[in-house]
Order: sequence, then structure tokens, then C-alpha cells
Amino acid sequence: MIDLRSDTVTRPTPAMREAMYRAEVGDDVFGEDPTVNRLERMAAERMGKEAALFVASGTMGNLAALLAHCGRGDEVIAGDRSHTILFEQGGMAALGGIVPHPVPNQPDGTLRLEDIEHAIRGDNVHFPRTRLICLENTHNMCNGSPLTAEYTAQVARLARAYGLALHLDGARIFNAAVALGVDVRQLTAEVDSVTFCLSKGLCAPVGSVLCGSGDFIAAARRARKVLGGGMRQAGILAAAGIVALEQMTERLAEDHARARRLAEGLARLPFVHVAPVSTNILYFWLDQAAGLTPEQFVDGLAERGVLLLGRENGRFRAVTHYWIGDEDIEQTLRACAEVLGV
Ligand code: TLP
Repeated sequence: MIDLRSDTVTRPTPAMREAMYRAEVGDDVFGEDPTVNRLERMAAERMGKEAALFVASGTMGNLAALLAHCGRGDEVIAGDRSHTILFEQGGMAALGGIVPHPVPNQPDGTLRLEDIEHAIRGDNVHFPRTRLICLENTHNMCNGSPLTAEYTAQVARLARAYGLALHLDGARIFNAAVALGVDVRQLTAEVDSVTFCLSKGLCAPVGSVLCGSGDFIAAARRARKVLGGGMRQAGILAAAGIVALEQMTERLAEDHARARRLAEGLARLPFVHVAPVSTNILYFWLDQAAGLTPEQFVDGLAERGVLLLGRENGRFRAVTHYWIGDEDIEQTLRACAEVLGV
């Protein structure tokens, strides 16, 4: 199967399996797992932050961050197309009593500064207190767009002017850094906290890392424990994360090139419209003249060994990753042409 549904489907590399086999471990709730400790130090260093916390998933990293930044009744400003608002089960409200305040995401994944400013609450007994702004880089639902360091700094300045914190869902922050040709620290320098995922394009089997100041991570560590995320000999997993950081970040450029190649090939097919692609996430859709429902298209591809995700409004998502090679892209294009009957 050519599995383009997500980069979360990536299996660990042989080097990761080897490192997992050999990992030195201890009880991480006691702070005694040397491999977890090493991953956390490496991650903090890569993100330019004081401290880091290994968590089970991106969802847990974002939630632990929100719980550490906010108390019950506090409000969080986030994009209406952000993963945190759309796909994390409203965990901030359900588990933290935190109020989400969505503002419109622009097509490039940004939030307009004036929309953010407008959403910040004044000091009024009727309102929740605004505490935090969240950004997402790259932006999953906005064509995998990378947010620039300059834009992030502008939002950070606004946050500071109002005494707010800024959290970055950097699930795919290394894709952003590679696409923009900058060191990842430039994209995280101005944020108070950042979550990034080891188990997406970086291929590790499990895990994300939340980074921030020492005090913030101490609070997040408490939050992780109450979420049931205190893991024990987690060094087995962290070992793969170390390989992910050492070996898998720079090669993301290959995934971006293959996504571009796929986009170019699709754009040459009749009935197909392709959104701009700048990282490893590609959205496209069919016009009516194709005479196929989205389900028929997805099923037709699956019959030909190609998996992708049908998203809302008849959009399809294809995500390139380590296990997708050049020939897989060509085969996907042939399968698309066949299903379209061209
Ligand atoms: N995204 C997954 C699905 O949940 C949609 C995917 O296939 O893209 N932030 C961002 C920006 C994400 O894209 C995701 C996962 C998460 C957070 C959550 O990470 P996990 O799945 O590890 O909880």
C-alpha cells in the first residue's frame, strides 16, 4: 500500500529499532530514565528552551501546555482551523475548564493581528480572562503552510503587550524550518512554549516533546501526571526520538520535493485542482465534471493500492513521508488518472 493518509503512519527506521533495543532505561516518574532525560535535554537545546518534557502524543503535549499556562475559566485564543480547536476533543474545556476563543485562520495559517487584538478581553467582571494565544506551525488544515519567524515575533510582541503567553503547536516545526531554510530556533525563539512531534515526519513510533522555561515544564510535568501520562521505562520510546532528532530532520526536504512533484502531476490531470504546497501536506479536489463523488475517488484509489484522506468539502489530503519514494509518487499519479478514466 502507498499510504499517503498521514505522516503519522510512518514506522520506525531500522536505526530506531536498534536504538530502542539497546536503550538504557529507568523509572521516568522518578526522573531516573537516562534516555528520556537525554532526549529532553536534546529537545530543549534544539528548540532553544530551558527544559523539555517527553509526552505520549501531540494532543497530550498541547493539553499539558494549556493546563500549565491557564487556570479554570481562563481563555485561549486559537485559530478556528487549528488542530487544538478542531481535533483535540475540546480537551482544554473538558479537562481544564479552559475557554477556547477561536479566531479565523487565514489561508496561510496565520491569524490576523487585529483579529487577535480584538479577541483579547478587557478587564471586565463579565468576561473570562484571556491568558494565552496559540499558533500552529506548519498549519495542518491550511495547506501545511509554514509560519515565518517574523510573523511569530509579531504575535509574540502583541502577546507581551497584553501580558499573555504564546504557545506553539509545532507538531511539524521541522518541516517549517526546512521549508523556510531557517534554524528551528528562529521559529521558536519568541514563543513561551512549543510542542513538536517525533512520531510524524520524523518516523519515531510514539511521542512528542513540550519545551519551555524550567518553571513552565515543572508545571507541565504535574499536568502530564494527572493526565495519566507519567510513563515508566519510557527510554525505549525516547531512544527512537533521539534518532529522530539526530537523523530525520534535514531529510524532510525530500518529502517536500515529492509533495511538489505529486502536486505538479495532479495539476496536469483534468478535473483536478491543487492547493499551493510548501511542505509535505498537499490538498486537492475534483470539479463536478469528474463525475465522481469523493468517496468513489478515495475507494477507487484504495483498490489500486493508494490510500489518502477525504476531508471536508470534497477536499483530499495526501501527506508525503519517509516511506514514500519517487516511484510511489509516479504510481499514485497513474492510479489517479485511472480512477478519473483519463
Ligand atoms: N494530526 C493528525 C490527525 O489528528 C489529523 C494528522 O494526521 O495530521 N497538532 C497538529 C498540527 C497535528 O497535525 C496533530 C495530529 C496533532 C497536533 C496531534 O498529534 P497526536 O496525533 O500525536 O496526538
